[in-house]
Amino acid sequence: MYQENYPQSFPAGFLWGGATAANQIEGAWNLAGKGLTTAEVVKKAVSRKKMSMDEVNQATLQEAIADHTTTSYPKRRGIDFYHHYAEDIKLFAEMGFKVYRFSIAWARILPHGDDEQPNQAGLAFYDRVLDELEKYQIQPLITLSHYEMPLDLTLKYNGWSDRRTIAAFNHYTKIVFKHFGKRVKYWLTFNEINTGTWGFHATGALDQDLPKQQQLQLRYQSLHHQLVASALATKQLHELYPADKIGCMLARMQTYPASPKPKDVRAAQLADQKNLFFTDVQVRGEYPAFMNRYFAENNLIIKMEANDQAILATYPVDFVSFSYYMTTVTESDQDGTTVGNMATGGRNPYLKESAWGWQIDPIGLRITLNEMWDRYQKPLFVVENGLGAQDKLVAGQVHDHYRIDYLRQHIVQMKEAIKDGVKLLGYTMWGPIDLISFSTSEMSKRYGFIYVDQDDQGRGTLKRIRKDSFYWYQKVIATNGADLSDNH
Ligand code: BGP
Repeated sequence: MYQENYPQSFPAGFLWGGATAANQIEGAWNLAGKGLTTAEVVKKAVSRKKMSMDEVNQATLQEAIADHTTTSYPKRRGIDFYHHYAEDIKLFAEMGFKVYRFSIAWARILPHGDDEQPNQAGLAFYDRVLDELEKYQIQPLITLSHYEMPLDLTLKYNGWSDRRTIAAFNHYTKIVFKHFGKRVKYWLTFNEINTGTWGFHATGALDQDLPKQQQLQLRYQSLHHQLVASALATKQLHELYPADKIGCMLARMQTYPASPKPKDVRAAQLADQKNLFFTDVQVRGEYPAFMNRYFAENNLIIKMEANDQAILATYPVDFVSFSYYMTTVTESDQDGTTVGNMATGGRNPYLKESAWGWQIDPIGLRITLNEMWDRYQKPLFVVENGLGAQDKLVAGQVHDHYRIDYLRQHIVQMKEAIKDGVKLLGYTMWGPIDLISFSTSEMSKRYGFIYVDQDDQGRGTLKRIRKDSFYWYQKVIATNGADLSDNH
């Protein structure tokens, strides 16, 4: 019957799993030839509601370079995945992961960012990770750049603000594709590319001392270079492995108008357009007119070389991925803002928020999936979603039912979106194992199904402990999302 002719649930082969980033888990920051990265010069935030990742300036950078300890720089220690990867992947396998999203640290492969020859020990480490994944038939999904560019490129070129970084990146991606391409089917270029408008963590460019307008100029120019580099990586991959899939990755922050006032609706529309601009370029292959107008009205000049537009047009991505944590509210004359690393909008009185002030909105995920599918008609992949919380370890157990509740509600809405007709490849929740927070560098902001015994000062045994949510996710995967109940 026609009425029943729509998907009823998650498709067979749906890719369930989890996502991490090298700089938040690996540790071993100066082992086996690895170079220093931009993530490893960032200190822990002074308060829960304050982000530390973009506060780096010349003085703090020099201080960090002179400091050869991990004490003040939590991303230098991560959770020591470098030495625990086999144990951790075994636990992922026990949950039934079909996919594991992780990033390759560029500076582990090219310590200075642009070395001619790769660091063999770096390649060997990721080979070992892939060996473990293959053992359990877990599909890798690799992010090529997740907020961890080699620091030497900051010192040499001021990161992505300099066009020469494109060549360095594509030298790195070519090495990685050639070496790992046969074993990896899914790739992502830049993590949350749109957050480059916030600064250093994504652009690797020091701009703290510039006036606002020049800062924005430098950031959008850096992002143009990333967009070109992403398209060139797509070209490289498809030339080497035509069947492999490469996607873009956006921090998707749906925003709602604060009221039905047309001015508010229009303000929200513009905020969303500025968010979607990046995927527009990566999927449709050209700068949208609304951004050209925004650049012109704000005196922002994006310098392009003759070939850039052709490159963007010729090498669009195969799929669209995004992180989803929260939604915001936009008002035409707004001054209130939300906190958290997705801080760009006002508060929504209808939503609850996490202890870090992130507004929890499961239905927003269904809305987002529908809108992204309508806009791009490319397969989607939710590659981050999760709840950062302060877990309590009591008698060797963590009863994290708030996490189960959060994830369950989001998975319910994903299922609804699939029934709406959205083509969804998979779901890699963020931080299946506790790791160092991106925005605050805390250890105590935990996302995992697996507890890691380490505190904010780096003290602890690093022992891995299964939380209640571990068994819940295991059941979710085993039933392909049919049983989401929490019967603990
Ligand atoms: C995303 C980043 C991740 C991750 C996540 C949670 O923006 O891609 O790296 O950490 O947010 O953020 P946080 O760790 O700040 O809670």
